Amino acid sequence: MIRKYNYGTPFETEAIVKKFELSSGSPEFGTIDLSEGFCLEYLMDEMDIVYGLGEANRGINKRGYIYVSNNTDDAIHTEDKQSLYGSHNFIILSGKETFGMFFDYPSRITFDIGFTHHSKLTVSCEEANLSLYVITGDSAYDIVKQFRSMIGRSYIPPKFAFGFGQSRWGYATKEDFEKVAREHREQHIPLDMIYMDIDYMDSYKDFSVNEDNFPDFKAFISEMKQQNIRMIPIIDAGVKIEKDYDIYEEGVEKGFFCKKEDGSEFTAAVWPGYTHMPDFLNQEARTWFGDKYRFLTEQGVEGFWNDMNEPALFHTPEGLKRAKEAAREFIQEEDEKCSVWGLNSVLGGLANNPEDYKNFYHNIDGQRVRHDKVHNLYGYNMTRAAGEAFERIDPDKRFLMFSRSSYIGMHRYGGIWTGDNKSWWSHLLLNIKMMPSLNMCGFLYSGADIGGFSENASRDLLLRWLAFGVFTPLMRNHSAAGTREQEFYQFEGAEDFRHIIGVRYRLIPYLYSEFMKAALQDDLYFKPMAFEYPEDKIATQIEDQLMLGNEIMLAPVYTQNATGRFVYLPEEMIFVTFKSDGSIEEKRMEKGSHFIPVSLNEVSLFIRKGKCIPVCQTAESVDELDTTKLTMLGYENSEYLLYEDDGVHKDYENPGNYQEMKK
Ligand code: MIG
Repeated sequence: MIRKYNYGTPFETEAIVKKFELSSGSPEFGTIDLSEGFCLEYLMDEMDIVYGLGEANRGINKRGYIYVSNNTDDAIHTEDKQSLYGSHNFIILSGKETFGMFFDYPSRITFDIGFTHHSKLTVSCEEANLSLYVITGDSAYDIVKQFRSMIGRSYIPPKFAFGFGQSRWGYATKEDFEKVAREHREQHIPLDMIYMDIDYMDSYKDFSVNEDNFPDFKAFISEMKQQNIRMIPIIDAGVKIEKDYDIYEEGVEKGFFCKKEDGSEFTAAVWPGYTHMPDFLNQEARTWFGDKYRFLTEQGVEGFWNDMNEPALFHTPEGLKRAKEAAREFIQEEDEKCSVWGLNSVLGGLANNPEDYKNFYHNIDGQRVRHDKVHNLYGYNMTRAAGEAFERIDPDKRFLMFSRSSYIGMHRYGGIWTGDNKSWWSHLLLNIKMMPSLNMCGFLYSGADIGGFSENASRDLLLRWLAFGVFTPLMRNHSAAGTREQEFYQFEGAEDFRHIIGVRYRLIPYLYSEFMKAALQDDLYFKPMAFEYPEDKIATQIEDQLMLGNEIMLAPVYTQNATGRFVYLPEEMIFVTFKSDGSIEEKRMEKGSHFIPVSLNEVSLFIRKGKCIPVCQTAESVDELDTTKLTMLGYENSEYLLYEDDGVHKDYENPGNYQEMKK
């Protein structure tokens, strides 16, 4: 049962696709105080678990901390952080009373989940203009599925996007990319995508290509495709201010950039230097910007990643002016009176300054809306611009699309990657814990930068992370310029990488099938254990094991120097190990706790009692997979419903896509 309540005049975010009648009165859970903005308080029971919030810090159970929805380009995801790149305002209380709440509010909103007071949930925002949806149901899982049916079908990528992708900030020339392709193909490491970071562009201008580095870009894209490798360029939000740059000139002429109060374009520095921000919340501007992707699709590009779309701002001319004044004062001050900390914080505060977000406006259906009031919708609508354009460009074709910033609703147009993590073991664990929450909020096609983006990855970290990445729909090794080079060929022992990535390809028939079923049925691909074993008091607390699809459980190793790990089985299961010699070992294990050995060069998973899964032979790209010869792993006399389609078009509802498999 879903009830909708409106407060004030909610902004239409289009997060929800279903229409609901408004309920009168107050929600049956918690109390609402409208005296200062909006504030909902709910008294939690001692053992209540709180799920949700999608891309957020810390655990699967969100209880015990404060989270703030405020899309932020902050590359340091330490435990103290309250905001990341996305805002996914959906929570589910599970315990004495079980219900879900979605706060459809496009600006900053705070979830104090038993932090200030252990038993108090407080959700508050400055302006009481929002829609609140309250969902009741049989279980947390049931509530999540109801929510998913309200927000519309999750984005479905082309099948090649289930392959492995290699990325690094710093690849610039045709030769750089060819080297990545060659190393993979020569050493027989599967590869489907190479990502192009900002250096492929001419002066960081969107929808441009550096012609010195790519004398014939179209030919380059097609040569790579002949090797079954797709090139996936990045698109940044800000448009460079440069005379004669067509996108800049058109945007100004048509009034499609965000404007300041005085009607002039808002300016901020990002990678290209000073830029203007396209007004993605304006339908016409969205159509205009979306059509620019044609520049690349017409040259054969089939996928993109959208970056810097919180939007990230390095500084504005106004901010810089203030900082320079502070610096001048600093220089003139006597040594004893100089505040180094003071100047530091002025300079450190230049980027993503809240004041700057109050300094520009959107033009939404003729109405002027100040950016900070709809801040969390910006990345969503950039990706929507692309998604709507792909529908026009080729309505029956699937394009790969994922974004850094997001809001619920964007999950219909693209996936996300979880931004600038670090080469830390704790960030591998964070990746594991975040996946089910992302799924609850509709983001199925997602993953983290495998190996970690900043800092230096050790070989064992990369291998363990890849072994978990085998199961994330988006499987991409990405790292920052200046860090230890992180391609597999920078490390010893290519065979270990070949084996682990190879297992991903062996599992694609199953992983793709489960992904598609989850997308088509508004279901989860990754689930917390609690969703499958709600009565099991141990399982409901476990956060480092995940259920994937309907058949398997994962227990990834995320500790350095470990030769395996402890795992809890809520029921009997079959422990499957993909050994480094290519063999597959299956071992039945009783319900209870076990130590499982998992070597650095192995991939393991558990098959649930009475179930089976298909595997195929490995291949070096998705296009080369032979999915006609499948072997079944798991329990004798069990059945599996396999979904398969051509992976290119959108013939999802065809009953012929399903096939009964037997072990
Ligand atoms: O300010 O394009 O999260 O994946 O490599 C950094 C360079 C901008 C941030 C993205 C990262 C990407 C990087 N970008």
